[in-house]
Amino acid sequence: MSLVEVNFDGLIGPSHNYAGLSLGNLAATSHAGETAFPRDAALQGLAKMCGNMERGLVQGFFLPLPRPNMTYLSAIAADAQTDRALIAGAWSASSMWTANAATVSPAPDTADGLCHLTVANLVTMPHRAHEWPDTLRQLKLAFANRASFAVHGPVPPSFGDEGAANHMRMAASHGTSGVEIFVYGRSGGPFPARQHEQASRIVARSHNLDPERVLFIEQNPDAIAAGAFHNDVVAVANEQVLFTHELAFADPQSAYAKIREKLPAAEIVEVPASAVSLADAISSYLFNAQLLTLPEGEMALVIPTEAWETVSVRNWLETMLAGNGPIRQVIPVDVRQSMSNGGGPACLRLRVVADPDTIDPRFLLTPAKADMIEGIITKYWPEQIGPKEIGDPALAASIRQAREELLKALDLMELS
Ligand code: SUG
Repeated sequence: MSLVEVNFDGLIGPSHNYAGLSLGNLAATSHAGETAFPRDAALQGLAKMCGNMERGLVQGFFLPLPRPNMTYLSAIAADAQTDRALIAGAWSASSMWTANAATVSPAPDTADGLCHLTVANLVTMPHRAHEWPDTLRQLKLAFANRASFAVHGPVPPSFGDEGAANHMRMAASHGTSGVEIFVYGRSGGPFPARQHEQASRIVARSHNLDPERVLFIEQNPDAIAAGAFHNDVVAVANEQVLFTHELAFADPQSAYAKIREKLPAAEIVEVPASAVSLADAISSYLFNAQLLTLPEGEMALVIPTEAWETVSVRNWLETMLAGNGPIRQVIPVDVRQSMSNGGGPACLRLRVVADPDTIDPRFLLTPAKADMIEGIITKYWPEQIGPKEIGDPALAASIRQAREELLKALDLMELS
């Protein structure tokens, strides 16, 4: 069995829009009410996936969820007078950010040798809290192989769980036993902490992790207050490397010491606030990068173009590349449509270390499938959605049709 990291990106759905629903997510709230371009958004996301596939990495994808969510609209007894934000919540394409789909503990970390996945309840934001039942259906299909995977329902709703966005895994290599790092928050000034400590502890227990190989680390409340609504906005790990902003954790020195104690080979690449301010880190999404091990063994950082265009970040990256650190390449990608809602390259993917042969192949990308998906997006995804169109029945019908066409083409009609 060969274990590799498979990145499952969320195909950006035809209802992508800017409704400003996420308190504490400064990009999303500052773009509220703008016109969104779902077709461009989906093509940008697909191009990012294709780039990684062409680099020789195994690439997976998840389908957009059914939107508008009729089950949710009926549960909230929506009528003509209902608050626009609630209606927009039923239309949100937010499941594109699959880093929030689930927390994943690969087989080498678990006592029963299965790869465990717990769907995230996302309870803090109403527009995201209704994602999990449909996400769970999809996870159960993609990871139906019970000899390899255990897919869990959400932790109880009193405990906020945002999935892999607040979880990092460090290991000598993907396929060996690792240290799982759960990063929880306490509220940061006016903004909520979305990941609760107890939720992280529940996930770690139900994944059968060895308590000696698990860390629970607190997010810096100042980072939350500055707009780091998820830890993956200020830190990312890959194999033995942790790439982090100096102000990501409440007590960074103790966090680093605990990591080094559990993984002596750990390499911590810390970006000081004197080089890149927290504000620049958050607006540029430098850390919301995909830190990837390429087939040749080198590490590359897939960053949003916004990061490359931010002077302090660019200077820091150029100095890093000129040095001798573990990250040898920087690859900027254009995911601007997602970025305007606070979702960078790392938000758009869920990492699953597994043997690709154990995954339902319908969820794995191939060049031919990418061409087919591109054709469907170009033909059926709305070109644009303005704020006044949210709720429009004709638009709802075309969004549904777009998704159905994709499901049919991918032979996934059981998700209809
Ligand atoms: O939950 N934005 C998402 C962005 C999620 C980013 N994910 C990670 N950091 N892993 C969120 O805040 C905005 C939708 C709107 O306002 O219309 C939104 O849901």
